[in-house]
Amino acid sequence: MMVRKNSRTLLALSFGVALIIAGLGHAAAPAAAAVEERPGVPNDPRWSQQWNLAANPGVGIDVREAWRYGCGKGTVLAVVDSGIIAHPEFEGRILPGYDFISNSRIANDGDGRDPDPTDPGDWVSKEDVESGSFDEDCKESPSDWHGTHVAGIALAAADNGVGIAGIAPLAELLPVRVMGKCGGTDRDLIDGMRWAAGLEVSGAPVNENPADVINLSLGGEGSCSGSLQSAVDEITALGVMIVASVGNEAKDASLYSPANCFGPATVGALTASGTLATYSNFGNFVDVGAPGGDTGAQIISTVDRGSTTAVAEFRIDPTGIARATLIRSSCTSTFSRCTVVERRAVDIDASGFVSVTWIPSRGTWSWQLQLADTNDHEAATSPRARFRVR
Ligand SMILES: [Ca+2]
Ligand SMILES: [Ca+2]
Ligand SMILES: [Ca+2]
Repeated sequence: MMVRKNSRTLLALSFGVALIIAGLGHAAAPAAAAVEERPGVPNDPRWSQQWNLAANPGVGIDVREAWRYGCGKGTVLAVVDSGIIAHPEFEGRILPGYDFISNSRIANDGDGRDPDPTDPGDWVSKEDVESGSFDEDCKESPSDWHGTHVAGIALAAADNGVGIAGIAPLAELLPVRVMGKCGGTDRDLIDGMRWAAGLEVSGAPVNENPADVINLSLGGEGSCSGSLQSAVDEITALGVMIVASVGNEAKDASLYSPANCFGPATVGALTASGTLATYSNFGNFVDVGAPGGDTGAQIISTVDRGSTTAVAEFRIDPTGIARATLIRSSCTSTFSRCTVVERRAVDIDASGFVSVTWIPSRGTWSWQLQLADTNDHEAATSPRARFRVR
């Protein structure tokens, strides 16, 4: 089975997970004296767009009520997904993860399994499609930074004046990479899940920060294989909760794994008005519905705007200069298709500009700044960082 990202439902999935995390951090009911207290509105600039976290209207989860019980402190959430990029919303809360992608073409980081779960991007080029190395239904597409998006919904810092508020803003993130170009494999998924839970996986060091909750915003068509069910059994026997998306195919969830395994809590997607999202799978294998969004009312989260490379090198040093990666692409005249031919690390000066010296050769080329500027590294809808080429 090939596993794929369930972008929207997975997001919904994250909500369920994060609520659970919030509860885990401080399971007891709030003291009577605190009952009338309700955390204030967080100062994150995108808060007003987070309908999914509001008390009203539609299906907002009322996260401020959940925060009275806890914000996830002391809880480890494994996001078993496409990896992670550095982001101010996770600062100081990313645990050492692992990259379980065996196939270097899928991994897109130049090798097989390794200790670095950084998401290098998972764009699919025309050449990739034509190479025959991937699944037949694998289409040309830009990178989507799925793992980072899912992680942001669950545990982006709240009330820090940046971007969004996460649901469990004090939880720790364990990034486990199992999906790259065109998805991933059952084998890598199983090893990634087991490792996240603290179980032994041949070739990888023991995970010293076992997860309390494992988020699987992914799935594939087919029955739950014996090996996947065994892994789920082993993990849940440790008391680790697995939360899985039911899938985005608008079909019965029983047809998709891991939602049809015995053990995971499964989550379907609802629109902002509380109806089943048109893409969400459905049926008896759905345990709970959560905000997933739909056209017109999507769920915002932490992302990168780069199409074909990572923001992974991003940092702000003491002098306030950001380091970014610039990529040069060879493109068709209409820029409908571009292929990366060069990557270059660059510094961004205080004015926010990047200077690049480059002698053009034949063809149509474009330069693309892969890291956002330092003030605007937060949401998908922000304008692209400024840069000029000379
Ligand atoms: Ca690798
Ligand atoms: Ca890696
Ligand atoms: Ca924030």
